[in-house]
Amino acid sequence: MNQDTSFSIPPTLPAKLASARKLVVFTGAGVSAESGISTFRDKNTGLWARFDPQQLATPEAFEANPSLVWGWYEARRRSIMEAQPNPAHRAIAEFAELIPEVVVITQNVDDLHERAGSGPVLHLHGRLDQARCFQCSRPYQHPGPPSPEAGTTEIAPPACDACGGYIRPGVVWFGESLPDGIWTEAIRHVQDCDALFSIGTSAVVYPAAQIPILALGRGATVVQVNPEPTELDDRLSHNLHGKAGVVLPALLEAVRQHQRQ
Ligand code: BV8
Ligand code: ZN
Repeated sequence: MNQDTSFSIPPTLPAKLASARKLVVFTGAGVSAESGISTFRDKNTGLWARFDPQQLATPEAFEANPSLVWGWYEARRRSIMEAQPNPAHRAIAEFAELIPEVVVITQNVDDLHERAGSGPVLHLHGRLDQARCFQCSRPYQHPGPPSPEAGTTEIAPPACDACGGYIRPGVVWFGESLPDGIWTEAIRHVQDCDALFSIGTSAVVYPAAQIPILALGRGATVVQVNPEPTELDDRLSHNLHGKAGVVLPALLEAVRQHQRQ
């Protein structure tokens, strides 16, 4: 069945969003899926078809095989550089024209929200274009695009100029804490919002997955956008089952129409 036709915008929703003072947009890998970037749980191809991302996205995996993990991230960095923001990213950026304050809180490590014009964007799990030394945390500037072989083979990580340690991706791995201050700032925005979108996330990784529930607990209007049901469906009243690139432009237009009335 084509899931895009299964969603319908509840008639009461545009009015609630049109009068919102502050919107938080919480996103996961699904918002970048239509830009051609693999999600965590779809069947990836190539190097990591044999590995579960949750097995690779850990400090232990990096220490055990730095070239395998660095090669996986270089392949992902290249797919991000080749990708373009999709209609979902653009519609999310345009909500800032309709609602006084819009804050994006993303679990994604790509920069597609920024390239679509959103700001501020809080990256709960870091950014792939920001690398640092695994030993001394000295920031590392990628000298250029990944090598063409990224994605087909293991690539040895560069060495830190200061201590000779391995350079690692600037992302938060499983078992690692979120960047200082980012979680506190994210919670402050969630406590302050009157509407929250949860878009393209399976809502299984913590503490990030708490965010829609915290918003719900405060009485905010919470809208989930996902072609598939998730752990959140039973708790939310607005589940729009469709692709983000289709649902978000439709939602934006419905709110715009309402504001014109
Ligand atoms: C922490 C960055 C504590 C890296 C990511 C046992 C042992 C150890 C830890 C734990 C444990 N049990 C629980 C934990 C905590 C752990 C956790 O939650 N584990 C899970 C697996 C149970 N969490 C952590 O470790 C976190 N840190 O807890 O620290 C601590 C405290 C003090 C001191 C020390 C430590 C850190 C977690 C961060 C991990 N890093 N990413 C990288 O990118 O490689 S997580 C990664 O997966 C994402 O960032 C995201 O957060 C998460 C889930 O992915 P999603 O974004 O939701 O994507 P997914 O593929 O799952 O789903 C996509 C969805 O999109 C689907 O629903 C699909 O239907 C939908 N979709 C598809 N197409 C579309 C679409 N939607 C819309 N439109 C479309 N077109
Ligand atoms: Zn170093």
